[in-house]
Amino acid sequence: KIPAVAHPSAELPSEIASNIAYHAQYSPHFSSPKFDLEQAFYATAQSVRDNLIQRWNDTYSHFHKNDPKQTYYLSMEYLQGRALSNAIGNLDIKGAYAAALTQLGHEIEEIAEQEKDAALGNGGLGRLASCFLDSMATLNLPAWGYGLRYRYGLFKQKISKDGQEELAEDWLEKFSPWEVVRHDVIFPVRFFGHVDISPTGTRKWVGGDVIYALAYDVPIPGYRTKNTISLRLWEAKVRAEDFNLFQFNDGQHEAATQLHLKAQQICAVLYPGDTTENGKILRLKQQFFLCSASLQDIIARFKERRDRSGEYEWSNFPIKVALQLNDTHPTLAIPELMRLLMDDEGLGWDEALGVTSRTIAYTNHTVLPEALEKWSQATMWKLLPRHMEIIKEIDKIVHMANLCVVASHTVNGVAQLHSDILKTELFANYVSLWPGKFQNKTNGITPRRWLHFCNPELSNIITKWLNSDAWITNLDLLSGLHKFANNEELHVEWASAKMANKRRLAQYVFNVAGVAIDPDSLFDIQIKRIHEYKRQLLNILGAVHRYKKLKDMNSEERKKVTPRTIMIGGKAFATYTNAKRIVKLVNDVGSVVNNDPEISNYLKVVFVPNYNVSVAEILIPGSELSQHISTAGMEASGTSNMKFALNGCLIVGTLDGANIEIREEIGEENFFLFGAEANEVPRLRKERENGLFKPDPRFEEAKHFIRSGAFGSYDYSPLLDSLEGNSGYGRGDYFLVGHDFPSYMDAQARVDEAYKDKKRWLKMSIMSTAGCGKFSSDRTIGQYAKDIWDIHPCQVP
Ligand code: DL6
Repeated sequence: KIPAVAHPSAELPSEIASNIAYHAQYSPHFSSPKFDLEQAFYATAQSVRDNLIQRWNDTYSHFHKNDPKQTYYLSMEYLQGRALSNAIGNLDIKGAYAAALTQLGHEIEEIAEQEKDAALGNGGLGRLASCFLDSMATLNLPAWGYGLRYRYGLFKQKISKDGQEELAEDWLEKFSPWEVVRHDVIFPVRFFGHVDISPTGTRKWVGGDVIYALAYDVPIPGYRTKNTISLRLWEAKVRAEDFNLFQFNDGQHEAATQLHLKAQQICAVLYPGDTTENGKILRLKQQFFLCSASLQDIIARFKERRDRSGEYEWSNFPIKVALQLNDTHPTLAIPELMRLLMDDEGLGWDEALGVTSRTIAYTNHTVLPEALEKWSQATMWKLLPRHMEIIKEIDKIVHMANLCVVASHTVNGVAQLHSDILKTELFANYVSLWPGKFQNKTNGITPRRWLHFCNPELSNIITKWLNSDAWITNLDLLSGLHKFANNEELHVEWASAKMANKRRLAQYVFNVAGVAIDPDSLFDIQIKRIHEYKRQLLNILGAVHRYKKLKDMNSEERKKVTPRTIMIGGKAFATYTNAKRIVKLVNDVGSVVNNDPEISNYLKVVFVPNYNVSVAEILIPGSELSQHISTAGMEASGTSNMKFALNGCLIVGTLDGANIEIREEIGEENFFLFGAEANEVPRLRKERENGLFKPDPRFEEAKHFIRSGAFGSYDYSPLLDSLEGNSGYGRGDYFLVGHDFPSYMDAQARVDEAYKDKKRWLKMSIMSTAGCGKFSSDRTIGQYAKDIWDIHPCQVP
């Protein structure tokens, strides 16, 4: 009965309902206009997009007219998650959309759950990029993101009796209601070929394959501002003339479509396996595709604006453009910018290098040697011959991080400890050359998605007690909660919000894992990529020991134990065997523990499958304890630690990454600390190698229990041997699980005690939230804008 009317910027529920009805009827994506949940989601999203388009166009025009210096964030990964709730939340029209959908017979929450996560990233680095975009838009900064439009994002994780299986994640199965293809924004990108040298000595890269990059734009709305910026994702295309009709009609179908296939492969998947030579070439192609297309686009915009203002000089490029490289993945932007400036624009070497290095800044996100990209010269010469000439001129080996340090004006780490390690270890040689180049920018998270939207219960309480919702864009105001940390009335409200979130989480766990968990038990969560340095193995060994101890108790003794539900979630890279063994072990331990009638009131161990952004939005609000237990010095920052602490969850953790700063901010009495410190790690490893390490009996017992077959017949010896170094697999416990085990168990015992004292726990929880002001990505991005990019807000009136 609701009229279908196109109301592009509807704000009244009745108009919104008409606009949704309009899309359901006239945006032809399905064969017949039904209004089931799925179709209603697409129609609602299209209606929200209508609402964004005017703001988006206005923002572009405003930037274009005012011509401020603009930042371009180059990242191979964006872990965007769902966009609907975020968009209506940022536009502050959730209430109106909820009312409109009620008129149409739907609940907004159910509609929002229809959306597939856009998972164009692996983990922290990609999610950080997405938080940064949110903050750039909210702070009205002239800034954009560039990335790739992967056909299949991060794989879907299925858990079977054999452990993790990977399935292609088809986020574009139907279509993405958010993206807008820009048919006029298309650039050629060359691969292979050779360098022609003219009689005058100028060089030109020619031949090889030319594949086109076509722009798909995704709107990124700021919170309570008109500013809506773009995430521009490139898709690989070929032109009609590259389709060999003659060959095709001659039956040579594969030969005729060869270039199509090559184009399709470029954006087929996020992070294709790169153990084979073909895999390496594809990964490099992806990186170059992003860099070349983005730079051509940025240069075209620079020229357009310069032509208009008449100040067309290349020395102005760094005054108008800031490029941020998100890790080394987009390093090829350096030689590509050099090539474009020299070979296409005619600049000399020195001038081109000057422009490039004043434009580019680089963020390092890891010190793990295996994650620091190094490419073979042979591969590089083949794929990018002109770039190799340039790289060789700048630096003698193709070590991407070194190239970034040499050719950028600023290098930053992502937490204080990490930035210090960069200066004293990884880049120590460069620090003496350019001491002023190195900075720290401690990561942050957007308080919109990671508290206000995902935890409305707590958000409302905070707003009530602070008497204002200004904290949503000024997170430092959370410190106003300190004075209420002992307030009993607040305690009641705080506890009831947590309980509501725990119940919702328990329901979710039951739905996806089939395990009934008790909301009165302590909810203890570790969610992150599965990696040996993140030490999920320490967690599960602790759980095994807890189980063993419970088994040895009589029923009276058990009654004194704090009941716990341990939840672990995360994906293991497909070829990372030990990480996959850890997933299997967690599942096997869960199957035994959860089905043991004597124990199941006191301990549950759940592997939460297919962890992603949307799952995190359910888990984090319902968490009471979270584990950030990496070997000190190995986790560059971590950002989920910030999300948990912001939601009033206590942390058991090591002095690593941003844990250190979180602990400083919330108070050491509110943090369960354990483990070796970063500066002790080299000595401890040496001692371990020299046979000087004496394992704690509890550690031995836990391993022994697994080896005994208590959790099934799967052979866990390669995994356990790696903690001992007594087999070919072993690395002598490189991650110091054995060393940290006793202090970890002691910290967990302190957790159990603290949880028994509800008042104390609630106070600690409030202190956690109150101390998280520093960890807003608005603060981080504000610092990048001021200290690295030199850009300023440009707000649409
Ligand atoms: O800076 C974002 C994020 C940090 O929070 C994590 O600590 C760090 O591991 C991650 N780094 C990467 C880079 N590759 N590796 N490994 O994902 O960045």
